[in-house]
Amino acid sequence: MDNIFEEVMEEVKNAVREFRDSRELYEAKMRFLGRTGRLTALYKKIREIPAEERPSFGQKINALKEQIEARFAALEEELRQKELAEKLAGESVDVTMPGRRAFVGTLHPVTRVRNMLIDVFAGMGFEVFEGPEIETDYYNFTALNTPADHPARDMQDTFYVSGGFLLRTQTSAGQIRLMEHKKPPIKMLSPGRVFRSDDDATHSPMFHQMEGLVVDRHITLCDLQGMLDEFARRIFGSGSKTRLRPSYFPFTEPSVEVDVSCHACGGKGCPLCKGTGWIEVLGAGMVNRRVLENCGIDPDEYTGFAFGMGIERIAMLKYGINNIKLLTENDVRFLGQFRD
Ligand code: 2U9
Repeated sequence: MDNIFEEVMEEVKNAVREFRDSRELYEAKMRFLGRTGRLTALYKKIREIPAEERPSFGQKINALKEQIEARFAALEEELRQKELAEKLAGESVDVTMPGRRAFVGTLHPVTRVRNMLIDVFAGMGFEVFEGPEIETDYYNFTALNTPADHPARDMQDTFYVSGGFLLRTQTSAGQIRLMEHKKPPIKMLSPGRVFRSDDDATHSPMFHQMEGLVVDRHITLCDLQGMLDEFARRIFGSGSKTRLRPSYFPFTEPSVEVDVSCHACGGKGCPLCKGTGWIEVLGAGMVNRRVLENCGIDPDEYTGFAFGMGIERIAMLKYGINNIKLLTENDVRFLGQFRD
């Protein structure tokens, strides 16, 4: 009968000689230690042997059970270590491998200049207001002192849409809307897309404008020039100067065209400024009293100045871009050059 213990231990050794994974090891363990396993069968044999031999038989089964449990525990631990080593080997990272370069985009030059302009004017106390892109004839033209038969309408070829609406040709249309409700002091900046039937190397049917408007008591052309000097220094460099030339716009009187000293040659004369030392950058003037009246503002009590510029034009001058189409083609080889 004693042999049976050695036989079972021998069976255990044979059973665990080859197992591939923890599942097979578990199945082997259950064949000996499970509820219907070999050990349970041995315990049942106690009933068949004489009563005086039972205690020693029982002790031997217990000892065998402990031996088998220890054997399986050792194998389980061995397997756990092996599986962990395999897992770690599979997850290893070669820290000497070169990293993958992340593609980081850039802000579009028009967005960059727009942000710079907003920064400059917000620092002077301007609030940003963006009106609608589809406008009525009244806000885009009539309220801005450009009635139907006015020759200045020819200066801007307009895109008309159905229902008597049009695509705004200037962001000042939205400024009128705001002025109807807000009384002075007004200090507002209107960036946005505008549309004109115009297409060559420096004109595009859609472009971005930045218009500014200040209305209060005692506002003069000197206030305008002082503010434009600061704008020129911040955008084109600290040595920049401005000069005003007389011009005409229906919504301003007097009207001026504003030149900035050439940032490429410092004013000496070069191909960029066509030898003049000056570059035309924007238009401006004192708000026409009729425009103020149209918005219910008394022109004898209040005066104002306004200015308007094309953001693409500023970007082209600042970055030396010679064709406006580069700004809409969105070729990443072009756009990638505008990194901080
Ligand atoms: C109100 C009244 C008047 C805005 C102004 C200009 C002069 C101007 C052009 C520059 C280049 C348009 O983009 S462009 O083609 N703009 O010359 N704009 S004064 O005058 C206003 C604005 C709002 C209520």
